[in-house]
Amino acid sequence: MSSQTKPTPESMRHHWLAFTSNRRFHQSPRLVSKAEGLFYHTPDGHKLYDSLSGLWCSPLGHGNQAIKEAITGQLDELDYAPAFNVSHPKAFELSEKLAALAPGDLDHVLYCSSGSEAADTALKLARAYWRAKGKPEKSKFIGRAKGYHGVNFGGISVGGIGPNRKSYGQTLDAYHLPHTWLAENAFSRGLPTEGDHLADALNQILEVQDASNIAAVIVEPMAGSGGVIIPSAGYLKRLRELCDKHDILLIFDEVITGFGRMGEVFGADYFNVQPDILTCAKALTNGVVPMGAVITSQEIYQTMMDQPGDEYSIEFMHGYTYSAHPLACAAALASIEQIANPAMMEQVRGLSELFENAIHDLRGLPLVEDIRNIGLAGAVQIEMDPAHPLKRASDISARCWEKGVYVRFGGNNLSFAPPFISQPQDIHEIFARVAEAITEYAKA
Ligand code: PXG
Repeated sequence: MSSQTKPTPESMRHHWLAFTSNRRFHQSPRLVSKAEGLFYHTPDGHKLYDSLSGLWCSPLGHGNQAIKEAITGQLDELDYAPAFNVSHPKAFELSEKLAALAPGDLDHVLYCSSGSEAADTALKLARAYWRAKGKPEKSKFIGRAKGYHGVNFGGISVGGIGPNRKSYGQTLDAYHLPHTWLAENAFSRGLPTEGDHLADALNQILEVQDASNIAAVIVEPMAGSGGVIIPSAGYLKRLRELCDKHDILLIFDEVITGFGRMGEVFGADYFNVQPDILTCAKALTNGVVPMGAVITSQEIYQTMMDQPGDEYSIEFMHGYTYSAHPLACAAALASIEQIANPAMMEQVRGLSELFENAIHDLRGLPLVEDIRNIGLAGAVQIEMDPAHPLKRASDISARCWEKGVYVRFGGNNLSFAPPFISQPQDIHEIFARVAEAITEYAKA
């Protein structure tokens, strides 16, 4: 199949699409064959706004010249380096940069190729840390309802989205905090006011499970995939205090919030709360080369390094063929250079105000039951049709596609995370078209 032609029904069967209704896809396949800046192009010449920066991963838009040059330059120099027992200069350069960027003493970086691998790496590290501290019984985890930490077994154990877990049998021992969506916060602009108390649910879990058995609490600073569910201002602080009190590690999954989405480099900076481990992926390379990273505290690193054993023993029995892949490191260095600087964060914060107004202008349209936003992330919650819970958001997204906007839907939410390089006019245009799609759909 060339980039100009549509797939045949036969060729479509061979590609089993990820997290997709393949049967629906076969009826109306959506292909993009080119991307430039804020836009995707289909093989038949349709141009679409990319309203989610790919899957939250391309804040610099598509075809970024500096990233292209970094990758092609790297290809000429070193295409692959063994990840075990050997490394390469860009891996150290990137680690130094990440250590400098990450809050507090999060100074040590382990690499992988995705957010899912980052979550499982972080969970394994938490268990290994407690074992190294002589407390192997601290092995259970606490996640949060509606949380998403990828699709591997660790990630779905702590994840809080039922459909992602239901087909896979036994998971790790994990318990879940309640989610932070509250009806009284509906249509909040930015941080909701209610909900600090929801962190106290940790105490109830500990009453039954006992802190002596718990390795870590893992949460996203704001739940992205769950539908941009934002905690109230004091929630994460309270969670941090409780974790400290009970000697439990706190892991922030910053796969979505990392690298500027909230107008600060990390969600931890935005909320001014320090985790013990931070995971990231996606925007780390602007989505151009797969990469994930786990950034850990001095205490965890040093504990692992100080384990008894001879000098040949491996401190953390974990890693991937593609850990710190040279092309990914090159892409990450070029991306971070452009994203993680005060001018870009200022730009995101400036656009966020306009984005907030534009998304909240959808209030009052039929079927819109909540709108949430923070930084350049937002969700429009669509009233569920009880008979077909997944239908409306999916149908509205299909209409948006016809109107030239790629809109991501998940459950009953439409999610938005436009590229940081958007102009005010682009944000207005995206939401004008989405408003039309919702209005027409509700009438039909
Ligand atoms: N943690 C978080 C917080 C994520 O959002 C992952 C882990 C897993 O990352 P990988 O790279 O293994 O996919 C994610 C991924 C959506 C959407 O529409 C979100 C994700 C992926 C695809 C779609 O919200 N998040």
